[in-house]
Amino acid sequence: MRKSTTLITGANGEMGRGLITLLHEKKYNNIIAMDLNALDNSISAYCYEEIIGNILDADLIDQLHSEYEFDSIYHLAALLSTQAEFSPRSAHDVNVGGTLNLLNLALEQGRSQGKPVKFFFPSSIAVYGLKNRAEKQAAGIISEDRFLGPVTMYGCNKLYCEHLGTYYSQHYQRLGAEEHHCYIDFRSIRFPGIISSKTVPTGGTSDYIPEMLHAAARGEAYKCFVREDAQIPFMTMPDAVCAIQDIIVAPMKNLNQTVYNIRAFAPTAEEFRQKIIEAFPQARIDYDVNEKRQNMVDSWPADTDDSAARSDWNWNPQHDLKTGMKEYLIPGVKKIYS
Ligand code: AKB
Repeated sequence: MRKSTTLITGANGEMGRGLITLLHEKKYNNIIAMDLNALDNSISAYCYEEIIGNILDADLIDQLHSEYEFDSIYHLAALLSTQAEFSPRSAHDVNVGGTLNLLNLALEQGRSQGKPVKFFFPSSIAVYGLKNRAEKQAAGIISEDRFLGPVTMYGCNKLYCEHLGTYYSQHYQRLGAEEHHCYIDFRSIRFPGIISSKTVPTGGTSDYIPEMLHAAARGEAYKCFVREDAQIPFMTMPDAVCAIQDIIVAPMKNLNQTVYNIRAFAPTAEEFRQKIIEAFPQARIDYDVNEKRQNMVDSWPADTDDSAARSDWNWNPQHDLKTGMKEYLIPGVKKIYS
């Protein structure tokens, strides 16, 4: 009997490190961590195996299928929104082609085990598309079924992969002889901007908030690339990885949808800047707006409605802006830069 394991792609990324740390704290000892790069020392000891490789390598994916039995797959590997705008074709290859490879792996695993493999897919508020600032302001708090017209390659990728996951888990090969509807248990969260005190994101557009915080803690000047009134929803990384675990362990019977919004707070850039200055009075944070990146932020919602997640699987963030700063973000960045 092969050991039942948990596969995490993008394992060395911000979310991957946070999730591996959480699963280690919950005594998981079966993590197969896959990434293009070697794992950071902070998490390598928490993993059963480390796979350095590319999710586009079909031979490697086949080898994973033959060597391991996966009870769950957390597919976190992706190119984020800013990277994706510089390299749309590469973003499609990684974000869509890579996800297709992992869904096929999950399907083959479910077929050989005779039971569904849980598949977590991180989607994003980038799937929403507001035409301009006026529409964004009028739209207010957006639920999962509205304004689904992404205007970034990353948002297009994420929305299509949400549909791919539903197809693979509920409709795969509708004309085939075999019923495939029980091999993948697909579950997805549309994440807002995420702020970690331990790592600084790369390649995202919501990065202005974590970049501002970490620059202040390093004593470095920061030029914010969005306007003072730029507003999208955010959450802290601990809340993000706890949400992943909460949705994965939720009983299927409680889930009325496969894709959920979650968020914790939605400050403007200036509101967050003021919070940083309270903690770092010497912080030098100015605005140098990049209109193209600002337009991407203006196409994303000011805030999202997470009531479905709260009612279906008890989503409940531990950090609002005040407690997130006081209990996690400020102490965390002071510790790593002290
Ligand atoms: C990005 O900025 O690309 C991501 C996101 C909002 O999904 N952090």
